[in-house]
Amino acid sequence: TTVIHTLPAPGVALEPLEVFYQDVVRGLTATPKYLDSKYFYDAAGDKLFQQIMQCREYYPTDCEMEIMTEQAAQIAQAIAAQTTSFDLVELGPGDATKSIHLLEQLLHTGLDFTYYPIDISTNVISTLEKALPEKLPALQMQGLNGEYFEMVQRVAEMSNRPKVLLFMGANIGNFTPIMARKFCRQLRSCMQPGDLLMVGFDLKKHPKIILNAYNDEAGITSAFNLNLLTRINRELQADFNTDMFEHYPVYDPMTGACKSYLVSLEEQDVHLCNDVTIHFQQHEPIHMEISQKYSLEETTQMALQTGFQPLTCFTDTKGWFADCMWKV
Ligand code: AVI
Repeated sequence: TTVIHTLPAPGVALEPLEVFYQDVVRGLTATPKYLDSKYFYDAAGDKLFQQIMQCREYYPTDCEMEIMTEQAAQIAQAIAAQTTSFDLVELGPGDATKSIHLLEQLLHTGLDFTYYPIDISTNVISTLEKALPEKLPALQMQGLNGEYFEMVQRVAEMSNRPKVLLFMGANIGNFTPIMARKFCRQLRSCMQPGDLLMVGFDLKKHPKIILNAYNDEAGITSAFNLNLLTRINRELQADFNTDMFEHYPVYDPMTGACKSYLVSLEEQDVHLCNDVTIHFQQHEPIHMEISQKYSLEETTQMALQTGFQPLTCFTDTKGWFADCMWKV
């Protein structure tokens, strides 16, 4: 593998591997050190995340599933109250096991819509394009493979129907609150008056419940974090010894920030592509991920601060998770 260490001329697109390399070097040479959690999701990371969602301690998936199975009719009604002919655009659909309940209900209600799942992974999109028509033969769908904003613009160019955007799974929590606001404003700038956005938020709750969800006994979340080091070893010819790092999650109930770190167990050097040496002090952390938790009031504030009108939040019976519907 060749890795280019200098920036190409402006306007020349970087290869994904070069961007990965530059992001990793930037993060590991910064003080304090960090890595971007969006890189967790290689093939092994996807599998580990599937396993996390099955973990006893990891509640968000079950909570949002309850909302989608028990309240699909109410969600469909809330959409139908705004529009009966629209484009339904889902950002990061995964295997659509949650949204399929809403799709089914929307079809059942007789609404006229096309489903556009958007994902950066070609694998996700091709799997959906095969599986969904088998389960929902009446569904009109068109998978889009690419960056969220580019693909949302693409849908806007293809049709002038109102848009209903879905951003579920508490993925917004993997942004800091400042970045989350920036993301919402950017989405807002792609939308027209009357369009809807439904965002999934993991809510603040007893701190122990949250911390346990990121510190499962079976060690899957630990393996999920360490897998990024393995990915860096493989793709960027690095020599991390994953036994020399320990997963350390923390939750701050004041700010709602749940953060994961990998702590260097000894003073050590790690080499990347044979030309960059990263020095670790004993017990030095790498910040790996944020999973921000919000109160319902904070979700309302976020809508208002980013140009949306908050309509309703659908919450599970425990009150642990919310899918919030906002209107432009
Ligand atoms: C994808 N995202 C919403 C998950 C979360 O809860 O922040 C990723 C995850 N990280 C550790 N466990 C799950």
